[in-house]
Amino acid sequence: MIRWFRRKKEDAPAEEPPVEREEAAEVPEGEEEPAGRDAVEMCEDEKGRETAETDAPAGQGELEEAPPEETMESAGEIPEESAEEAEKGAQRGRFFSRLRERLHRSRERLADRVDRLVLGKKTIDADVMDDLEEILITSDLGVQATQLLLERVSDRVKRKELQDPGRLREALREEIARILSVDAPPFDPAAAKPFVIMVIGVNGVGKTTTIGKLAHRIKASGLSPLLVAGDTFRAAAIEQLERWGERIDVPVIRQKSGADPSAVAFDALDAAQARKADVVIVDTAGRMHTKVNLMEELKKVHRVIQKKMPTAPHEILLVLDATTGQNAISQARLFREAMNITGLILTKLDGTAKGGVIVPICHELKLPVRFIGIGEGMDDLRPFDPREFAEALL
Ligand SMILES: Nc1nc2c(ncn2[C@@H]2O[C@H](COP(=O)(O)OP(=O)(O)O)[C@@H](O)[C@H]2O)c(=O)[nH]1
Ligand SMILES: [Mg+2]
Repeated sequence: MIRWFRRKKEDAPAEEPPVEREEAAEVPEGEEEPAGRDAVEMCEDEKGRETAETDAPAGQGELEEAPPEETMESAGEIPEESAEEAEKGAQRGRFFSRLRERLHRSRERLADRVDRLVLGKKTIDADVMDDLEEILITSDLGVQATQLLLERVSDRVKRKELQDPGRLREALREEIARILSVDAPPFDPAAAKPFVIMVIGVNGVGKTTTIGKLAHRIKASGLSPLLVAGDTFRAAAIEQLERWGERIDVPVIRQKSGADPSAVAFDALDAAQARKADVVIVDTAGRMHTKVNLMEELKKVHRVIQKKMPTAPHEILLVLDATTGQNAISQARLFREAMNITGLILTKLDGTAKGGVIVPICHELKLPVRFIGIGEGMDDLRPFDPREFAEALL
């Protein structure tokens, strides 16, 4: 339903009212809970497994409902000669306008407000900078990132590189892209065999869905992935991963619900060797019944993987749900304390105007964003491009 709505909208002219965002953001009430500290206290202990199933999203309905993705980008005729190039360009353009549209409300807040700010102004003076500060802080950019942006803009003004208020937005965009361009080794699943990826994050952020999408990408690149059902807390979570495995035709290593996740990971690495898998992607639990337990469990999985393969895990990806806004920052800090995170994945950018929250996260934690999730379909995961993102935001 939601996808159908969204697809329709993509084909429709841009001026259509932004109803879809509300629709897409329509996640069960409980889903945003894990983000807050309350959820930490609220959840039950290990014995409450069955009841816990109701507040965590299984996502199976969504999997069943989602129509085939192959048709998604195939509209429009492309001339023969440079078909491939043209298609690439067109896809990029379509994706860009979609991302832009999806971040529309941030844009309204940010871009339009910045435009209004500079309207009729002759210079970028202290008053403009004061108003700019307010605009940036009241968007999701946060205090620290705002200060940094203001400093950089002021520097440019002082150096006389930036004088025309009409170019203020462009300058901000460039500086945002700079913050988002965190220096890090590239994401390269061909760098080891098997290349082991641990995917972590609180319940409901989109870990399992992202794993399905990521495995699909990796498979399309010619490598053979293997999925590991390490969220053994709920039977539904294991089944959800299995459904993804079936859907994208990728094997899933699982044990019974309730099994020790580190034992599942251990077995999976054996299986990866036996099957000559190139990439192993480990799903993990995200229940925050006590944050200590979760972190200890993740560390244990990490230890076991490392014992089996000293260079692994090669990537530890933290998944953050963009719709949770500022909560994503506290989650990032929390996981960062416990785990040596190598990259971030920002999900649900199709359902929110809060994508700007990634700016303070990148600034504070200096972690690269590896991918962004823009929907529930298997093709809705994209490599992160700082410039493109900054442009979509502002
Ligand atoms: N709109 C949208 N929904 C998403 C995205 N990623 C995940 N979801 C949905 O978010 C819900 C929770 O996802 P799931 O993968 O089960 O989260 P997990 O608990 O972290 O494994 C499911 O309903 C997913 O379909 C995304 O990029 N966009
Ligand atoms: Mg899951």
